Amino acid sequence: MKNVILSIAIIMAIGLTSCKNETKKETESSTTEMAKEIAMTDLSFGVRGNCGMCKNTIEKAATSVDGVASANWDVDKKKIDVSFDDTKTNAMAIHKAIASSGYDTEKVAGNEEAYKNLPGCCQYDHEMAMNQ
Ligand SMILES: [Cu+2]
Repeated sequence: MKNVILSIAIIMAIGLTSCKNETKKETESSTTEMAKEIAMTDLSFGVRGNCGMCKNTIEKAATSVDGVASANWDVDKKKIDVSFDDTKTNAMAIHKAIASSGYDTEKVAGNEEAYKNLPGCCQYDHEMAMNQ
């Protein structure tokens, strides 16, 4: 009789342990999946510009890139903060998009034609220090 009770207890204990393990595994995998969904890469880099109009143009260029969630250019620091999904785009694509709108970034010089078409007040100095 004792043996029967003991083996039942052992079976129950094994059952509980394996249940716990399974629950733990499920929690871990769902956390990883959730982290993937919301994983955003934050990046800051220098971009030349003068004013609020520049800010609009620069931010519009950055957010036009598929995968960019947000862009905020700082007129005083000459710096942009972007948040993007790195499974959809990459830093260089954002640099290029901003450059094609006429603005210099740390890595890519602004497109000359687009620069010439900027309003006079936006034609920033190409020697301007950025990422201040
Ligand atoms: Cu401007």
